[in-house]
Amino acid sequence: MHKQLLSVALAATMTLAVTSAHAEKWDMPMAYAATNFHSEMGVFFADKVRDYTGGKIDITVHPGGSLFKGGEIKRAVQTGQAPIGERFMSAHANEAPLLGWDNLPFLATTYEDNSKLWAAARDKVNAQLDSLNLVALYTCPWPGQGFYFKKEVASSADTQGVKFRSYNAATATFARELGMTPVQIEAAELSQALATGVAESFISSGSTGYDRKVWEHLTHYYKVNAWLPRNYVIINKGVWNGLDGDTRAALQKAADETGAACAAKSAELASWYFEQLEANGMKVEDAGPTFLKELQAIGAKMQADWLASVGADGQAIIDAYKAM
Ligand code: PCA
Repeated sequence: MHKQLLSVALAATMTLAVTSAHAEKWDMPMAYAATNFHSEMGVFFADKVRDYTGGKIDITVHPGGSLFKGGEIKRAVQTGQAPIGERFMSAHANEAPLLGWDNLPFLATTYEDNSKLWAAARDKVNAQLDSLNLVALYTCPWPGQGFYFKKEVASSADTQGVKFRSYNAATATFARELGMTPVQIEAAELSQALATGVAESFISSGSTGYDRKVWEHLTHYYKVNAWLPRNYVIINKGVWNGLDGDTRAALQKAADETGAACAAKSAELASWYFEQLEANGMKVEDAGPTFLKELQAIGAKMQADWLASVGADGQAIIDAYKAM
């Protein structure tokens, strides 16, 4: 080969080698339906990361628990089986009670208050995640939580013995206080649980009821707006620390923008979901006064229990929030 041509060819090969050494393909497991806004925002994030890193990090989103089931995602990211993933973090409040900060009933019931509470909790939550070998890139709230039933419910007299799908320890406690029998089930398995009678009630947003078409089995949704829990997109700490500064900054920029866009999307969709439940035949109503009073009393007890299990850090979060 002509000498000059050879050097051009060599240079081309070297460029390719350099590019492929720096291009990393990451699988990102997510737990919720592909059409859910959290999952769509995961794709939005992946696009931004590709863009801001100049193609160095190429994330493939796997929604619906298709790569790892919801309950397996945290561990997969902790152990590096997946470098990055999304998890409903309060599902792990049984092992790290602080992570239940966003499930305190009636403490922060609007998007604005929820974001203040997150600002108050953020450093302590991040320290907790650090101890679990995780770094949170962004978090995004679900719409407010209310109760689904297959009958009219006016008070706890109507909830005795009802089989209840919980998504974390706090919701299981809530159910027990109402005389219900909780069983923890991921959103991806919810339709099946309702169809087979394993569950006949649950607490969630309009979003999950819509995704899982729960009108096929249930009839009533009671708006309670008890709390707005959050999903987190988390990255393995070793992976994060192994990135160069520019790449980390690019990821953080993508994450900050996605977190803001995702919260706005959640707020925008909240009442649309209720309209869809109604259009499909469900009764969507505010919880009645007797039921609401009972829920508030249980909520106060749950907050006290959470504070007792978390200790000073929990009180500091609530104090900081109330001072805002
Ligand atoms: N949907 C998720 C968590 C909170 C929500 O609104 C679920 O029910 O699993």
